[in-house]
This record gives sequence, C-alpha cells and structure tokens, in this order.
Amino acid sequence: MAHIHKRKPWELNSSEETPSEVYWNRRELVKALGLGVVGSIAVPSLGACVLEDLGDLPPYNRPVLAPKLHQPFEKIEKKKSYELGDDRKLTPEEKASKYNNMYEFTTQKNRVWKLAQRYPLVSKWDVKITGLVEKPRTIGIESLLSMAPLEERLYRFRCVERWAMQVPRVGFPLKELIKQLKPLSSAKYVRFISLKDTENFPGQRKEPYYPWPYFEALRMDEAMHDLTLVATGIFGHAMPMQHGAPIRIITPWKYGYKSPKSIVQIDFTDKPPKTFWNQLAPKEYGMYSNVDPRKPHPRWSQAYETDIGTDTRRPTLLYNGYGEQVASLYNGLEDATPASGWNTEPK
Ligand SMILES: Nc1nc2c(c(=O)[nH]1)N[C@H]1C(S)=C(S)[C@@H](COP(=O)(O)O)O[C@H]1N2
Ligand SMILES: [Mo]
Repeated sequence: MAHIHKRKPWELNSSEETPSEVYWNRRELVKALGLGVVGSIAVPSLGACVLEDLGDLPPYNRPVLAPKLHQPFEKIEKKKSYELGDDRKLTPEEKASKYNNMYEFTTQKNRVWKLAQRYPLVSKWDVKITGLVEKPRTIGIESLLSMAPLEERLYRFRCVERWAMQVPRVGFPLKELIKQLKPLSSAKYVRFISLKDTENFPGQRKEPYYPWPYFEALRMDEAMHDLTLVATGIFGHAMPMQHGAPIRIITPWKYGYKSPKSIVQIDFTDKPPKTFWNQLAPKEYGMYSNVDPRKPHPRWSQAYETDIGTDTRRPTLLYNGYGEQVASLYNGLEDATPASGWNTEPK
C-alpha cells in the first residue's frame, strides 16, 4: 500500500489545503468494527451484496464512532426488494463520498470529505427524544443501533442542485424506531435536529449566518413510510462523517436536503415545523420537496439530472422513481414540491 501513514486518522492536523491521506487497512477496519478475524465475516449471500466485498476501507471514509460502539455489521440483511430497478448502476464509493453537502464542514462539495477526516473519534452520541411522545428520553447510540435489525438497501438519491447517485444504505426503517417511542395521537410531524459543534464543524464558525444546527422535518405518515430510513451506514460500513455519522434520515423520494445528517434530537410536534432551507429561502425550498421533473426550482429546471458516477444526464423521475410507493401520501395535495406546499394539508 502506497499511502501508509503512521498517525491515526483522527490525529490529522494538516492544513485544510493538504489532502489528507489517511490509511485504514482492512485488518484495522475489521478490528474496529468488532468483526474478529479477517475472512470470517458472515454475511447473507443474497444477490450482489456489497457487504461481501468489504475490501480496504477507503482512506476518505474512516469510521467516526469508536470501535466499541460499532454496529453489528455481520447481522445486516440485504433487502432484495430495494434494488435500483432500472438500468442504473451503483455510484462508485469514491465519487459518492468525495462530493457531499454538509455545510457544517464547508459549502464546497468536493472538500467536505477532507475536513470530515479530522472530526474526532466519537465515544458517546446521544439522541434526545422530545415532544409529543409517551416517554421523552435520551437514547445512547449503542441502544439506537440495536433497536431494529439492520438491513442494506440500494437507494437512488437526488439533490435539488440536480446531481444524483445510487448508493447502498445500511440502517432500519424509521417507523421501527417511532413505534417504540410511542408518539401521542396529537403528534403530526417529526422534527430532526442535527449536531451543533462549532469546535469541530468549521462551517458552523465560518458561516454563522446559517441558523445552526441544521433541522428538518417530516409529516408523521412520511416518517412512518417504509422507505424512510434511519441510516447508520453506507457502502457496507459505518457512516463516515461526510455522510452524516453516526445516524441520519434518508427519504429517497425527496430532494437531498430532506435527509438530515448527524442527528441528536427527534422531536414530535403538532405544529407545522420550520426547516433549515425553508427558513432561509421559503420560495425555493418547501416542506414536502418531493422530486418532480415538472416543477422547476425558481432558478433552474428540474427536468434533468446528472449522475455523478457516470457524469451523464438523464431525465428526472417523479418522486425520484418511488412514485408507486409514495404517491398516495400526497393525494389531493397540489404542491408537494419545492417553492410551495409548506403548510398545505391534503383535503
Ligand atoms: N446536517 C446536515 N444535513 C444535510 C445537509 C447539511 O448541510 N447538513 N445537506 C443536505 C443536502 S442539500 C444533501 S444533497 C444531502 C447530501 O448527502 P450526502 O453528502 O451524504 O450525499 O445531505 C443533506 N443533509
Ligand atoms: Mo442537496
């Protein structure tokens, strides 16, 4: 291996302009994940499971959670029903993980991963459950990771900026968590609040005009939809920081900003919630923000998108191709797309 560096990845202190070459070999990774000896990884062999081919963990994607907190990757089941369907191919990991939106680090998509390498190793991560639930409480990440069986799904992903990709997600349906939290019948929305950490998120210092921390929300029935994931991993390993470690929400039929990262609070409410981008630019980013090729963003068309894996353009699909599963959530709702529909309820 060409890029072996002696220091630990989380000890990086190079300047921001220097690409950090962090080496995390397979043996160390497997140890860190608590999987024991290399070669004895038991994974279900359903279809082309990326978990079977763990390989070297790429240097740009080191785990953020301390090894003792690692999720039981050996128990992950590949869900065949979540294949990509059409002729779309998985996006190469390096492309997906070096082109990110996480303004906590920087607004430059191709630099997020570099800054993310320097995020300190996390040995404690709590998620506060608040609002209209039977029992508000704080759940440690280790409990969260074992609240439902982990599964792997291949999902499409579409950013409102018109780039798109296809990636293997690891996690469990949010509905499994919500059922255990027992929201009150008065709860109509679920809010997600990301981490505020001005010490380790340079973007939160350099971009103080953003209303940190990042926050998003879903209607309860959207949150309970089977497609909505509590994502804990990507490409067959734990979530790296640039993708929102240690847990984030994924709603694959919505524009990417509806998939908040690094969540520390889940709040149940009866009031139409505010969201980060809606608060900043209400005419451009709505509550629903479902992918819709017919509804242009006020500043650009949404008819086409660019696949960041192949660098090719293709037509945008309504609901990002998940219409069969989700269209019924929006019956009677005219504007479930950006730029409008903020508080509109189905008739
Ligand atoms: N906390 C937080 N979550 C976030 C963002 C962010 O800046 N901060 N960006 C959003 C946007 S605009 C997109 S497109 C996706 C990008 O996810 P990815 O970088 O893992 O592909 O994350 C979303 N979730
Ligand atoms: Mo985005």
